[in-house]
Amino acid sequence: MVTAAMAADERVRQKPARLGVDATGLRPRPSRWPWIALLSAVAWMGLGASAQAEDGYALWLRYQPLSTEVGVGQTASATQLVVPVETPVLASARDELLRGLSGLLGVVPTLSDDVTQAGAIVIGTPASSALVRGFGIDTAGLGSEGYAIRNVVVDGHPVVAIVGDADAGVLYGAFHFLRLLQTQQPIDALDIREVPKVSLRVLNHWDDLNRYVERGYAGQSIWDWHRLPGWLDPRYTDYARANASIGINGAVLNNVNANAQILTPMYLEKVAALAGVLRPWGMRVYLSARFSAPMEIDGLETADPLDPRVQQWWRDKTAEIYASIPDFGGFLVKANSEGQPGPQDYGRSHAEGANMLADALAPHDGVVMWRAFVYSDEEPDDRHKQAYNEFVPLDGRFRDNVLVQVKNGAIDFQPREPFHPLFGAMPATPLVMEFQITKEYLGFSTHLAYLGPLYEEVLRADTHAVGAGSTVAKVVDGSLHGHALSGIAGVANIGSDRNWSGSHFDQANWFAYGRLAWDPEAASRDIAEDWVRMTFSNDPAFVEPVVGMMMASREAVVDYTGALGLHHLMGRGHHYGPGPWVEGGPRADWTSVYYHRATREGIGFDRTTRGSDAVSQYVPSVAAMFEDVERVPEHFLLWFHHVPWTHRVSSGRTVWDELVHRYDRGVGTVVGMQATWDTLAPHVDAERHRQVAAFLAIQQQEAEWWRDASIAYFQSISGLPLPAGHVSPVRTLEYYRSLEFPHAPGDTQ
Ligand code: BDP
Repeated sequence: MVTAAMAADERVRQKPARLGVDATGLRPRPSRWPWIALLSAVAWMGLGASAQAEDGYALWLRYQPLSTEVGVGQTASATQLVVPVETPVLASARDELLRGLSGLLGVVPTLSDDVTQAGAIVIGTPASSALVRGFGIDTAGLGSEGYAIRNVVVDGHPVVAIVGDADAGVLYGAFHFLRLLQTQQPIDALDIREVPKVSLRVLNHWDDLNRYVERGYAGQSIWDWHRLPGWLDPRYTDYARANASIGINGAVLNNVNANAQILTPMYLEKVAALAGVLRPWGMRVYLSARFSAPMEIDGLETADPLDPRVQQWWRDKTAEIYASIPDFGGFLVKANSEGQPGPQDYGRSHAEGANMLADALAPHDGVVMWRAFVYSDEEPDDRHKQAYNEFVPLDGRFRDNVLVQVKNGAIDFQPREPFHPLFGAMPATPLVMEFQITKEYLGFSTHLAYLGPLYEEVLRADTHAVGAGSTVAKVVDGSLHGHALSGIAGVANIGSDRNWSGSHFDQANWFAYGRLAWDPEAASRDIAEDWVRMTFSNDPAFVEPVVGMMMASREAVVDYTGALGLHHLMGRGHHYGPGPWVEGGPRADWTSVYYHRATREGIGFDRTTRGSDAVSQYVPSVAAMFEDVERVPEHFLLWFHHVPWTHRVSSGRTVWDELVHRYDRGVGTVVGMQATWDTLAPHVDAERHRQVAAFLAIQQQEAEWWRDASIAYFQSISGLPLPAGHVSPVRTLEYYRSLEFPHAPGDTQ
């Protein structure tokens, strides 16, 4: 008997792969356009990209006509999109391909259930399509989200096959294919096979129910709770599309400083409505759960996790959620941290608290993401050490569906921190990496600071937990300790601003987070290049300088806010601008002086064995490196050591002179970015060019403010003269100290 698959098999011939990198470091643009031949379609839309005003709403999914960029007119002819069956997720893939191809090529592809012409694009899974089965692509290892993209020949027609073992894989493959077109990569010899390395790739929205976003700099929350569920803002769909395009598959909708009301029936109905919008784009919703919710919602006398009534309350609540959201992801919990309620209020451990929720979620396949961002109200010990001390003894005591969520560093999302010592130290527990995408400590939304290098630096750090090569990435993706369940979380920088992130360049941080969540070993430079090509232009005269700006930008922020391992020097509360003088108040570890420890003699936090001994939380070989003032990476010198101002660093300068040098260098990088950007006006629409230029001017002023205020302050402590050639701060220290910003955005409410 000839099966459909066998018949299809005979019609299909596969082609080999060919991709590479050229010497400039930018990926090659083919001098000819093989994809034009393949798709046999490109229309001339007339307008040059730079002539069109753009507001940033379209993000990196602009799908502008390729011809306008390359300036070549082509004869238009329709291409074909073959979608064998329609499921909600495949319909999303189809719609996105229709949208993308129409925009990029200037013609609307025809939809078909079979290949009848060259240049067709076939999407689907072997289970749902005989045509796809016939391609003979091994989909078994692709899992529920992986995909393969290949050139195959059907009845003599060259076609592109985008195949997954499940619908979500096809969706991700469709976006990958569109990205290839958007970035002008060759598509005539495709042999792509991608499987995400991390299973839960989520955004954490720190959004309150009144639409205030904690540490948000992009307007109000995008969740219009009051009008939900009746009004489903089309923005929700575009949000889901953007996330799917970079592989993000979940969103925690509400702030970790949670309001229990999100768990009431009225709000759960709204949450279910949002889940319905996100689902066809492969996304699940999660909620931050307030540990005391049983008391606040239903008047229970206690939230003790060992109390049977409390356990029953959570079982009932969880069942109620799953009744309307069958694919609900689970709970994120901030407990016994910064005033939040938690199991320790009842003398119970974090494991007992997490397990109680895990037991309620387990029958529904939900997970608990339990945050390790805890530090005691009373304990005077170095804050750096507290999460480790609290959680390492609990390793092995969490249920299988609990993940412990750990910030990238031990303090709090500073411009640079060493990797958190918990990574590698809890082998029996899956650890979620928590990055911050919103730039609480890196200049809010106005400073251009591409965070890809920050994420990459942490992910590539070697914990040495099971010997050399035990990178943080391997802890996070579960491979180091053999966990099938793995996760990564990014604190979102998304709001109701038209351009989503508050600035055009902050969109790149959302993009980079998603791409690194999919593959924590990816290179941030490549990701930046994709983003620039998709968001602005493929012209190398634009791409090269802008990628260069982005790659240098985070280091500039480190330089002008305090280099060599200085940290936590920002203004109190709102965290806007410099505040190295901050002292006093409710707790020492919310001040700057606690962290920099500057005296007349020296500066830095001694975390060696002679000091707070935080170094001993790292494995011995790493600890020995951090302990040794000669071997500690220079960018962590003052993180781990208190040294005299006269201590010499690798440049031969003293610490004092080097700090001043780096403050200047940081400002200089910003001035350089401005000069570069000014030359790029011909490549960018005027609307976006103007805003970026204005924001760079703000950044320059604020970088100078950081530099001058910091130097004025540290000089008042060190009493040392400024190195030759350095200009004194323009204002007095008293002036900088007197500045107040009672309405700075994003402060805790
Ligand atoms: C800090 C923020 C604070 C958050 C806290 C957290 O300043 O607003 O609530 O982290 O992560 O970065 O819980």
